[in-house]
Amino acid sequence: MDLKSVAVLVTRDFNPDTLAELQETFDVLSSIGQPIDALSREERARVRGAAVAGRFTAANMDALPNLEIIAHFGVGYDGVDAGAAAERGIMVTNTPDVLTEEVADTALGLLINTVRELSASEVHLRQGRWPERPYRLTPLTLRGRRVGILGLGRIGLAIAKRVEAFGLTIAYHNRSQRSDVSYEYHPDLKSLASAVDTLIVAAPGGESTIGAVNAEVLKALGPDGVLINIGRGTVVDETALIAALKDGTIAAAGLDVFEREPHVPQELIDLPNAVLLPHVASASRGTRRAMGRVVIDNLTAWFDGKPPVTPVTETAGVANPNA
Ligand code: NAP
Ligand code: 8YV
Repeated sequence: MDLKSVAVLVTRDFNPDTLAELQETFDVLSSIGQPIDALSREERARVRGAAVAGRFTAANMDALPNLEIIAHFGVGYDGVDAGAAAERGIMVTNTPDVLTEEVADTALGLLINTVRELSASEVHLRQGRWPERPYRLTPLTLRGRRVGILGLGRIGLAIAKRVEAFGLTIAYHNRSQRSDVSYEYHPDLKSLASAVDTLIVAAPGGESTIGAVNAEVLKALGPDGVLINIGRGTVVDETALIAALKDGTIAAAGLDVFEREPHVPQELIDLPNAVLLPHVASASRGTRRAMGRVVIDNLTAWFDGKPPVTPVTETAGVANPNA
């Protein structure tokens, strides 16, 4: 197939290199910074593929009557209504594996920063306060920590390997126990939180995890407790977390993801015992380029009549009309 004749809609400027290559390869239409409905009916009818990041709803799909494939930039596709796509015979793909190690690196960086107050101590130096007095001794340490991982999948496992190298113990909670690891399994999240003092969230967003880390789980984590979230903001009840950080129910939190990004509650920003990152876990040039490669490879395979490289589970059975 002449790919240059295939219209692909790009909904967000997720990565400049990827956008440039998409423009070279396909007939690219853009809805960046505007709703899809802002495109004319004729333009919308031409669209056969969509390269998206974040939200993509059933209504968005219905606005594009000839849409065949949604290529999501990111492994977590909780923003895409994959069930609605499957019902409409639309393929959904994501970008697993290529970002796993980068995200795990960031998780460990965030953990160490949170426990040893690296960001705050750098601010102390930059503000010229070191000559007056050294930065305070941190009340928390990584030494002797018992780490629990919520979501021991690709990223969770890469985090576990790093945590092991730091000489810390590991336990985890998934819906299903893994047969390929000997880490202690907890079929219940509260039981995991009770058994550890450091909870790292690497689970996906979506219905099954909304508010999973709630007030009860935070209480079980305890006063030395540290929560790290590089999964999705929706997995943690942010209101309960703010209360727990304020009243000492847990000691500290390191967050890369938030409930309503890019909005971060002022109460969190004001808390000295929270380290906050603007969703940067995969955000190196190389990893973002690799994610973009997967987006393009999925679209190219599809319109060449081949199976997509990384279909999501819900749409794995969707037939390719170009085959
Ligand atoms: P994955 O391999 O699919 O792992 C997900 C893990 O979560 C699995 O072990 C799964 O086990 C577990 N899980 C799923 N639903 C659960 C539930 N309701 N309760 C408990 N455990 C559950 O995915 P991945 O590649 O590791 O990515 C994980 C997530 O990381 C993504 O979905 C995304 O949200 C997030 N992420 C964030 C960034 C960032 O920039 N901060 C970057 C990349 C990824 P079971 O199926 O057995 O429950
Ligand atoms: C990206 C992510 O930052 O892969 C994911 O699930 O959350 C991140 O890698 C995001 O998808 C890009 O918008």
